[in-house]
Amino acid sequence: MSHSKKSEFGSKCVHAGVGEYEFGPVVPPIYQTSTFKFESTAHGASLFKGESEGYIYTRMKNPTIEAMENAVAELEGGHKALGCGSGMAAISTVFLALLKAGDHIVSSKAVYGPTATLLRTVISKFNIDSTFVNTAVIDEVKSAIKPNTKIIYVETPGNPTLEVSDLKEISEIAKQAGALLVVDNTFMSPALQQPLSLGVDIVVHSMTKFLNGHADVVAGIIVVKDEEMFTLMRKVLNQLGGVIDPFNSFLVHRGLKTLDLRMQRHSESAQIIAEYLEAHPQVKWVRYPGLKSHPQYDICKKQHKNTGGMISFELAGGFEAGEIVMNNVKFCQLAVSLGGVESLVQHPASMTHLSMGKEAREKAGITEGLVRLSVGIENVNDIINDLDQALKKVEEKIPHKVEEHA
Ligand code: LCS
Repeated sequence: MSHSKKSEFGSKCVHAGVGEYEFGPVVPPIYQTSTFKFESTAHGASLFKGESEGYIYTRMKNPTIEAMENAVAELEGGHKALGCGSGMAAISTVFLALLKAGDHIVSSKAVYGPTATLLRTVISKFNIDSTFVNTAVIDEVKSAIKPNTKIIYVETPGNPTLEVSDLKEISEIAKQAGALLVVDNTFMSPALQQPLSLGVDIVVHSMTKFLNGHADVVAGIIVVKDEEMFTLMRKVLNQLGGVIDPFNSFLVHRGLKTLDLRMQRHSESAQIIAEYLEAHPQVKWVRYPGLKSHPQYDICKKQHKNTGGMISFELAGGFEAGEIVMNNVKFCQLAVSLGGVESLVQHPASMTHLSMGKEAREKAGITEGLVRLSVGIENVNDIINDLDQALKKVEEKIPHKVEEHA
């Protein structure tokens, strides 16, 4: 593969997946083609039989996509990876590849809304049951295991509660249960958390977020540890068809080059903002892996290289106050998604986690007033000034709520 194998992580981000190409470009070319010519019928047949190396059809394999996949696999410390058309395509491919009728899955309660809805409404149709637990509490994971449990699915930190699960401990439970541990590493990225090194079997990402980092691509990826799992996932992904395309792969691969740099900046700014919010009288609580008040602060310290760019908080004035903040930010933008260079703010109960329903949200700790902030890489003062002026609007409109908090 590339010359980056022995380098430090930041150097790997720049070089991983980059090979040698005709004319000597330093960036992998975009092979924007759906299909590849065979030299002869015998050549085509040998490619289909897997007897020779090469490309047939972009849904099966494409050099631009492969370059990006190799890069992500290297950054995650995995064997190989498979690019998908979205994070949801990656997650649904993994479930459909590994589960059969009669199987059971244990999942984090606080997961991206459509992941929970996929399990509850689609995967359940195939007679596959799901149990949702707080995977940050090890005993809850242990007691949810059944003889037919095939997957433990953990999103950590969870979206949007930022609950953090101990992957090493859960991987032990999975091994004992004969189940596979699948982890959604979207919120931290391999720059800050490397699940495969902690005993996790499969990593999935929404690359729409930090991996691409520029809010201009929807994409996902599956990272595996061995050739056997790769062959299975590739077959199922090829059959289900949720593949990524060459141009989006090119953009993600470009985004990866600054991953280490961006994650440092996201973490540095988000830490300052989280401390600012925690000290603000209008704010009831803040959840951020870099705050001592985080319920799993000790796990964060040992499991993450840095504190990350995601903050959740609740205002003393509840949903009404949150609405005022979200409607009055001028620098931060009111939009779903996360992990881009620009700061985004959103309201999970009415947006990303609406599909879960109120009851499931309550059980998962997603309160109606929770506001989620994806801290961008802008100058931190601009973000704080913006939040400050929006919080002043809350004080003007509902001053009594501060007194209640005090
Ligand atoms: N996993 C996590 C942790 C996510 O946050 C998302 C999307 C997905 C998977 C799905 O990825 P996609 O198919 O969108 O690439 N999260 C979103 C969010 O919080 N706001 O908008 C999308």
